[in-house]
Amino acid sequence: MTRTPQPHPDLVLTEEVRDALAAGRPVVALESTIISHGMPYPQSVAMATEVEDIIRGHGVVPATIAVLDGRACIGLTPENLELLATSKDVAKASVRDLPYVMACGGHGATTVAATMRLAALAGIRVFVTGGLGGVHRGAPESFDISADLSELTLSDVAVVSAGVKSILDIGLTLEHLETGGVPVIAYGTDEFPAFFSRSSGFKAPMRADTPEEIAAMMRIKWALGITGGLNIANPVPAADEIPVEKISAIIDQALADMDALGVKGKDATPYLLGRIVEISGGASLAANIALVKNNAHLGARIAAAYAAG
Ligand code: PSU
Ligand code: MN
Repeated sequence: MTRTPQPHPDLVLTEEVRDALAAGRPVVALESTIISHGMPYPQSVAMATEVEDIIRGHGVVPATIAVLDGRACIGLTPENLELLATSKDVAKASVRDLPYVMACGGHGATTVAATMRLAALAGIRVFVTGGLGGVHRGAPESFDISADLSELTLSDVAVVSAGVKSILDIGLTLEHLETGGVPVIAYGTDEFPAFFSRSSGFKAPMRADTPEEIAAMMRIKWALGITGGLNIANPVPAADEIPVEKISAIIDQALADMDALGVKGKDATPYLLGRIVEISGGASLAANIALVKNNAHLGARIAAAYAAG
């Protein structure tokens, strides 16, 4: 069974990533919106570098993905990471933005959706991030549902995240994933985690306790021809979590500030993330960085288990 298709010819792969994929060695994709629009500088670039190091520490090749000068790049240099973290000319690029950013020859930091699509085109099956987009609170009025959810029904990539934070409607996000046929697997817990907190009040649809179980689900899903991804929800380490009561008040304040300013559309998520960092006095950033690193350990182990199968 061949699980590693040839990378799409329009992609630019680093030699390290190309060699690993050709040899069937494990590779983990990483997104870049989290670097450009998800965290402040310089913590953003430090996080991106540390996460790559964690993945390498497991003997797995990291492939951070972005559009640079109009080219879809799979695997980035330290200079590329610095540019994404500092340049004002980096667009937040979801799937629908890829043709535009690439045709203009611009820079695009890829969201979960765009990163999944490019990872799949490269033949990468595991992707690590912090938080997924989802169904926004108020979506029944605003229709604001992240393209990350539709992409999970289309691209064959397992996405490791820390659950969904309550800037989103967690219940509606889980319903949407169910409709899309996306397995949602909590790691080592029965509860679906809420990003900053281990607890959301929602039971997880599925549970796994080892990377091997997750790799088995990936193999079976795709062998059956059930297209699309899987979402692995890995709770923030207990030592790094922010209690629900504390983060709820902060999120409510950030949502109220967003409404007062009239921020919406693709600016909503970056605004909220930035505002939460401000209101929490940096506590949310520390938790965010810790959970991404924790996800990197798990994602690398899943990629290794999948490649070994
Ligand atoms: N949640 C986070 N950090 C992030 C994002 C979400 O905690 O950086 C980013 C991801 O790139 C995600 C995107 O794919 O925001 C979702 O944006 P939207 O809601 O506009 O689809
Ligand atoms: Mn949106």
